[in-house]
Amino acid sequence: MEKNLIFRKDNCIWDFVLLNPLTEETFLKTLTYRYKQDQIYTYIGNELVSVNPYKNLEIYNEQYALAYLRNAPFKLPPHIFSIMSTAYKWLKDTNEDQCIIMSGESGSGKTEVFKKMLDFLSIVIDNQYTDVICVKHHIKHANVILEAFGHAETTLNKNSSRFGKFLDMEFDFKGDPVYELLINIFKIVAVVLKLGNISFMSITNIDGTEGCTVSNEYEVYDICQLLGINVTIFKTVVTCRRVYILRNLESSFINIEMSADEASHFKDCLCKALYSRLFIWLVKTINSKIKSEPRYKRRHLCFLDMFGFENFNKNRFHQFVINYCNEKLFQTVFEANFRSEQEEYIREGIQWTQIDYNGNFTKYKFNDTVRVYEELFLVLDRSSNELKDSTSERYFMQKLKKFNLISNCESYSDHFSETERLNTISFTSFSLKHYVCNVTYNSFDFIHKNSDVISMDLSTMLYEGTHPLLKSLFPEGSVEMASLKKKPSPVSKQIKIALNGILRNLQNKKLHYIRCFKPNELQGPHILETDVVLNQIRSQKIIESVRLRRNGFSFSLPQTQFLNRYKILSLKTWPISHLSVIENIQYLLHDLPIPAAEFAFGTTKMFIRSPRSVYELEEYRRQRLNDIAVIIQTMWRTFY
Ligand code: AD9
Ligand code: MG
Repeated sequence: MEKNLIFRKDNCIWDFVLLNPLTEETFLKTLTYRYKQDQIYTYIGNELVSVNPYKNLEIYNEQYALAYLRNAPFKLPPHIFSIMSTAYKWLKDTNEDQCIIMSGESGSGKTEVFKKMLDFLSIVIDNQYTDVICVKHHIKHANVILEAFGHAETTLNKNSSRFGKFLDMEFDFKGDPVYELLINIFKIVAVVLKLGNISFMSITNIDGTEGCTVSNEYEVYDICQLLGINVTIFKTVVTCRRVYILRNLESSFINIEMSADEASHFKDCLCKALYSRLFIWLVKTINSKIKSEPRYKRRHLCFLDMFGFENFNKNRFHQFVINYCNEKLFQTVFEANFRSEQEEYIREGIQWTQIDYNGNFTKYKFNDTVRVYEELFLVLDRSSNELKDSTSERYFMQKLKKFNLISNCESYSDHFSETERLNTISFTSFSLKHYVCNVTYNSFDFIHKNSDVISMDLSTMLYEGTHPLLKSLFPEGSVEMASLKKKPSPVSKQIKIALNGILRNLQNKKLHYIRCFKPNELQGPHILETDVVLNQIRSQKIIESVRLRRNGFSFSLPQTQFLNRYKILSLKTWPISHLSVIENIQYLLHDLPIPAAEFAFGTTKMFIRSPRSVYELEEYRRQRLNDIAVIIQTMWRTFY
């Protein structure tokens, strides 16, 4: 153990793989026992389970980071730094890109893990280059800005991520990230806040028509000054709708006054458009600033921190989209890996008893839920296109109802059910069966939220403002740029494209999983609510995962690669030309201080059972390389 560091006495297992017997009960008991001793991390083989402590633990400082960097993971208690250190070392030592995936419900601690991982990197990355020091600060600052703009308080989490984060860091061969970053843009935020203060009051015009006016004009002056736009135009745009009319073969525009409610809704659209476009601009700017020139042989270390699954009393479009991402991520990453790992054992001729991933959830099938979602998105996009007035929500629900009736297959009715309200009281809600639980969504604002369309008058007004950012945020407001006047893609489409891009990016990367757990609904320390945790154990398929890790292998490599990588650990001269690769490996295994039972020969690959054996092999290899380097240096000094 590292000197000067006090690791708490830990007389409980570090790895759930060692649980005997393996049941939900023993899992929960061990997790609770460890949690009460502030041992919030436990391994499942090479994965990590993390329970949110809801209090600060003194286990993330520089000493801890360096201890985990310098020691093999199994020598110190389980920790996120150990996962991070492993990924970082693999990045340096192999050609494989690495990705750390945090999963778990809202409030389970994913973003905190992400931030602590960044802390680890900023401690261990070589400090001798000034560029690298700048980069560390830039990454941290970028994260602070994104959090400030993209997090909000919800009933599930006081600092809930409202955006998914996929950080892809490129490293050169020295293990240093190659980034640069610029920041800044608070006037627009001030405008969004001030817009929130604006209220409208109804008026009756001389001709008897209804209209409205802004009640707090001083806010309008501030907003117009901040954005550099004309006050009269602003007041007209937010209180009137411009309508195109054709009379006596002549076309013209007329202004129709909005009611106070309509104007207020319109103002909300303006707030949303300003904020969301500013956020997208911010992300794009940060991305472009930290992007390095593509160069051969740079390695990637990625982090995926999504918004967690949400189920409130009222669930809106936001929850619908968040839960889709979780559903798809879970299906694609966890379920697919679970399946493909078992398929690989069978393909490679390893003796294997199939583990049923559906376990307790025989009625639940991931593919079906994602498929239902994709159908729903189609219905939603079509409804948004076909109707744009206040009847569109009703139209959407009618389509859903029809969709439910015509989608007469069992899996659909399992996953998609109308609530009583849909049939009787209102046309505004429906339920979906998710991997965590059933969620009822209120479809009231779905159409509106899905189509990010703002009126042409608004874009033109904003485009013509003098604030330097407005032109890039609202390019469709330019008279010349007619091509940009096409409608933006619906949110559902943007989400699908972004998510598929991330999932594609995960392919060919070594994935490291951190399964985050929320201990209680109260968001406080020292409480572990059995029901709350049990539900997560079930929805995250934890017992099945432990079973897979226990019976399966933590690492595999094609046989030739295995031989080439580890032959340095034997004193023989390689290759022994008359022998096959398998025979060579058998010779090699004799020389290794690791039990032969830890290895299995597939038809084309070598499998290593426990993570500990992999780490030991890697440690031996690192030591051997160091010894060789010392010998070469000594010889060099002696002869020259
Ligand atoms: V969401 O899906 O974005 O809504 P997260 O990201 O899973 O959610 P988050 O990381 O934001 O949860 O954690 C919620 C809160 O728990 C944090 O604001 C901290 O107050 C608290 N937390 C989480 N992890 C830790 C920790 N390791 N140490 C101390 C923690 N507090
Ligand atoms: Mg978060």
